[in-house]
Amino acid sequence: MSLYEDMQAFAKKENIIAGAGGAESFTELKAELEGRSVPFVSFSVERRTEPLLTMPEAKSIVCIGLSYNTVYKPINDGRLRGKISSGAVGTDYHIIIKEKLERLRAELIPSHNAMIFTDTGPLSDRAVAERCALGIRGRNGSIINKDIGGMFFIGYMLTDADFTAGHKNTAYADMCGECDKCVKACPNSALDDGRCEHTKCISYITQKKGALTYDEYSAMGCSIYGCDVCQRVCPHNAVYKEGESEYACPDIEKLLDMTEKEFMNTYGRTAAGWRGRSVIKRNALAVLGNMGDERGVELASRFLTSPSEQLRSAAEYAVLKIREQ
Ligand code: B12
Repeated sequence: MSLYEDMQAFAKKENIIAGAGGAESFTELKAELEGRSVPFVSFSVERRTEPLLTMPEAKSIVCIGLSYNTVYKPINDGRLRGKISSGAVGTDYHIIIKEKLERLRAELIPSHNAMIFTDTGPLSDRAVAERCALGIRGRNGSIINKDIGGMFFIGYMLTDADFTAGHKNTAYADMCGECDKCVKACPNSALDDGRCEHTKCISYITQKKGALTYDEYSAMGCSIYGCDVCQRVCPHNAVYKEGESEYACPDIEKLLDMTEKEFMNTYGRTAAGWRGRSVIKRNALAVLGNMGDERGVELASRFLTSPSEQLRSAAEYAVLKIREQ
C-alpha cells in the first residue's frame, strides 16, 4: 500500500476525510490576500503562501477534515436561552484535530518530520484543503466536500514524507451552480459570491472585542458565539446528526452569573472559550435585548454599572432594545 492509501485507511478508521498535495507555493492566493485585511491572522502574505518558509524540507501536505454538522434540539423550558454555533459545542476541534494528526504521524511516518496546524498555522487552511482535494470553495466561502458538505474543520500537516507519490488528485467540480441560498440567508449581507466580508459576518462580530455599535449588537440576533446560517441553508449540509446539549443553547441568566472559574470549567475546552468570559457575557447581554423579553431588563440592568465598558454598553443596548419593542 502507498502512503496515500494508508492515509485514506487511517481517515476511515478515525471518521474524518483526508487528502494530500504538494508543498509548492500558493502563488495564486497572493493577490487575494494582499488586497484583504484578515482578522486574527498575523502571518505575512509570504508566510501564508510559501509552505517552505515554515518547513524548508517539506515534500507534501496532508490535510484532514472533521465534520461538525450536528443540529442541536432547542431546549424549551421557558428560560432565556441564546445560541452557540454547532462547531463550538463539545470538545474544542483544535484539540481533536491535533490529536488525530499526531496519531497519523505516529502510525504512518514515525521516522519523518512533521509540523501540525489547525486554524492558527501560517497557511490558508481553505487553500490547503482545496489543493489536497478535500473540496472546493462554495459561495459562502467554505470548502464543500461532495460526501460531508461544508461543515467541517480543517487541519494539516507539513511533512518531509511524500504522501502524493503514485497519486494524482482529480479536479473538484463546482458545488454551487446557480444556488445562492447562503448569500440570501446571511442575516447581515456579509457574503458576495465566494467572499465573506468579515466586518459584517455575525461570527466575527461575536468574536471581536470591546463595546460594539447598536447595529452590531442588533445583527447578532440570538448568536452568543459564531453563526451557522450560511452553512445551515446550504443543500450540501442537509444530512446532519441530531444532538442535545445545554452548551448549544445556554441559559443566559446562568451565563451572566458565571465566575471565571465556572466559565473555564464550562467553556475552557470548547472552541468558544478562547475569546474569554467578558466577550461571551457581552454577547449574552446583546442577545437578551434582541429577544425582547421583559425579563431581560432586570438581568441586563445588573450590568449597567459594570466596570467593564463592553458589558455596560451591551447592557445599555439590551435595556433600550427591550423598551423599544
Ligand atoms: C479569519 C477567519 C475567519 C474570519 C474571516 C473569514 C474570512 N472572510 O476569511 C471570521 C471570524 C469571519 C470567520 C468566520 C467563520 N469561520 Co473562519 N477562519 C478564519 C481563518 C483564521 C483565516 C481565514 C483567511 O485567511 N481568510 C482570508 C481569505 C482571503 O482567505 P481564505 O478564505 O483562507 O482562502 C480562500 C480565499 O482566499 C479564496 N480566494 C482566492 N482567490 C479568490 C478570488 C476570488 C474572486 C474569490 C471570490 C475567492 C478567492 O480561495 C481560498 C481558498 O478557498 C481560517 C483558518 C486559517 N488559518 O486559514 C478560519 C476558517 C476559514 N474558518 C472556518 C470556519 C468553520 C468559520 C465559520 C463557519 C465559523 C462559525 N460557524 O461561526 C465562519 C464562516 C464564515 C464564512 N462564511 O466564511 C474554517 C473553514 C472550514 C471550511 N470547511 O471551509 C477555517 C478554515 C478554520 C478551520 N481550521 O477549520 N473565520
